[in-house]
This record gives sequence, C-alpha cells and structure tokens, in this order.
Amino acid sequence: MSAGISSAPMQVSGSKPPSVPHVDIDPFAIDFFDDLYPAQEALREAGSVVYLDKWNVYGVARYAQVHAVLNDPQTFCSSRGVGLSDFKKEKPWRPPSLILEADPPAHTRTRAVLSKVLSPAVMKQIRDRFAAAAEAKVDELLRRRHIDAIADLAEAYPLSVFPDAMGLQQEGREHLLAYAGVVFNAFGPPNELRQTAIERSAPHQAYVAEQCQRKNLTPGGFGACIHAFSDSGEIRPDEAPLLVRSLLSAGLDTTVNGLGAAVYCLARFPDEMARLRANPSLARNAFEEAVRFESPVQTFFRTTTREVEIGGHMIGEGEKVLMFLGAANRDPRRWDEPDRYDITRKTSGHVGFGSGIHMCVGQLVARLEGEVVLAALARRGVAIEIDGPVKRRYNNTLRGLESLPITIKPA
Ligand code: OVV
Repeated sequence: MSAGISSAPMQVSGSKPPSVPHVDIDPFAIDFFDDLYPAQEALREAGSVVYLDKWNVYGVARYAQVHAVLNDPQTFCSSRGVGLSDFKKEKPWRPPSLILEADPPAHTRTRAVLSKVLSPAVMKQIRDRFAAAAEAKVDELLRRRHIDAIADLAEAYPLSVFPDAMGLQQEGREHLLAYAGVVFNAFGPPNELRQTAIERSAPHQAYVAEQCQRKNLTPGGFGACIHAFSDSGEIRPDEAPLLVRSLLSAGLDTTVNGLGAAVYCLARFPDEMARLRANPSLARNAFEEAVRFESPVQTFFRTTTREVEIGGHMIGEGEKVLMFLGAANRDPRRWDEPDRYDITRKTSGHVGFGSGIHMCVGQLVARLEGEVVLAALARRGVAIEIDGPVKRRYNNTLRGLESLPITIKPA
C-alpha cells in the first residue's frame, strides 16, 4: 500500500540525515480499524520511524523500534501521559495513574506493590476458583449451543471472576466495562470516540472513585490487599485508592478482549482448535498466541525527554512517539509467518503485554483467565463455528469485537 506515504526528495550527496517519512494514515479512524493489516504494513515499510501528519506525532511500527522504545523509559517517558495528550501541556482528563503514567523512582514503589498483589503466590490461591468458573461457564454454553462469544463468554467469564477477586460489592458492576472503555478511548486523539466517551464518563468515574475506598472493598480481595500495603508503609494511604483504580481501569476490558481474540482465532482456524482439543495443555500458549495475533491493546505513546536517534533519525525533546504494538507483533522482520495463528509458536518476546519496566503488571491474571477458559473448551471437546455476522467494536486503543455469533458443540 503506497497510498498515504510521502517523503522528501532523497539526498543525492552531502551529510544530512534522511528526513522522517511523512504518512497520512490516521491510526485512530474507523476505516483503519476496519482494514488494519495493509495500513500496518505500510507503516512498517515506510521507515523505522514515521511522522503521522494527522496528529503531529512520530510513530514506530517495526518490532525492533517498538521494543527499543519500550526498553528505554528514561528517554521515552510515561509521566507525560501514554496517550496523545502531553500532561506537560494539557490537563489530564482524570488524575494520572500512579503506575502507568509514572516514571522511576515514583513508579518503582507502586509497581512493587501491584506486583505483589498480583504475584505467582496469589495466582496459586485463586487458580482453582477461576478454573471452576471457566468449566461451569463452558458447560452452560454447551447447553445453549448458539451463543454470542463476546457477551456470553469473553465478557461473562471475566465478569464472573474478576470483580469478586477484586472484592467489589455487587451493586454497580455494570459501570466497570463502560469505565474501561472511556479509559482506553482517552489515550487516543481528540476524535469523536474520545470526546463522546469522556462526555459520558461522569457516572462511571463516580462509581469507580467510590469503589476504590477501603471501606467498600471486601477482605481478601486485590483491592483490600492494596490498602493493606499502606499499613506496612510501602505506599501512603492516599495512594491506595488510585492503585485500586488502576486495576479497575486495566483489569477487565483487557481480558475481555484477550479472551475474545482467542475465541475468534479458534473459530476462524478450526485446525488449531483441533490441535488444542488433542492437547489441552497447549491452552496457555494458545491464549498467548492470540494476544500476539490480535494484540487487544494496540498502541501506547511515550514522550521523549531529550533529543534521541531512532533508526538513524533524530527526534527532538518533548515529542510524542506512538508505539504500534499490534504491528510489531506481526512484523515479518521478527516473526516467521506473522499472519498465521499457530498455537505452538514460540511467542516469547511479543509486545502484546508491553516490555520492560511497565510490562503488564496483571499479565498473570490475564494468562490464568485465558488458560482456564481455553483448557475448559479443549477438555470438553468443543468445536466452534461462526454462524452470524461478526461486528467490530471501535475503541482508540483496544481491538476487539462487539458481537461474534457462534455455535459451540462437541466436535
Ligand atoms: C495499562 C493500563 C491501562 C489503563 C489504565 C491503567 C493502566 C491505570 O493504571 O490506570
């Protein structure tokens, strides 16, 4: 796809560095979401770094540069926001996250706390509950046969385990997905998706702020566990509610879209579903490969803290750089047959959970949910067939479906 790319004339001689290729692709437009892969290829092919004229930001879509930016947090900071908006120039739409939108040393303390709250030891405690809920859900869906894989599985399963694991009250849980939708739209540019989401966000914000209070979080849950770390002095009491907010922001819609991606893959690639049925122990890798293949979190920004070279190009200080995680995860420079969903692929190194100091702190919960749902489908010998119109859901950051009608039955 050569459309949409322009470049200054090549320097025939002299010592000037080549100029960054300008691209007129809008990566936050509906037509981009609807036909992603040709545009992502164009972004990778245009250069190791591109300039997106629509939003006046740099972009990196090749694996090497995305990985490099993620792993140099001193140069590519998060504290000026990981969306398009630069917190040094514009007031954030909500108080900044104490983990996502923070740099070391502030980030180090809050990250340590959430890492412990979501540690391997905690996964061991919740695993049996999460697995039993997955088996019950798959059994229920097998009785129904014709279902919507998004509402009835990708949303219903996380909603059946995550709010309880957080220790949330029953009332008001319908705000959770709506709130997350706002958060992930708000990373994008001031387009209609972002503006409409923020306009309607007040009731969802009010709900979340209230549920982050210690008194509203049941003992034993992730939320109470975060507050307990304020007793031991690792964080201040006033920091705990905002860290609970991080889990409410990032802990539900992400896994919804991760599970949706996995079911969509297994429905489109029945040979891979057959391999999974033959070997249910592949469930965890089948989920991981779906995260690479669909990249439910498509993009994040960083802001440069100094002049820096990327792939031979000099970028000034205070510039926003958009990282195309989804494009990196399908870069043929890094992956063999990147557009093939292969449940036995060596997925390590994919950037669907990010990389480096900010890499998804909830990744063990996400993988647990993905593994137990896919294992339940495999052990029940399920076959999946798409039997109605597939509808995409549009969000500035999250990639996923609104509706995936399927028949689920014994193979
Ligand atoms: C990774 C992520 C996404 C959205 C929100 C947050 C984190 C947060 O920390 O609030």
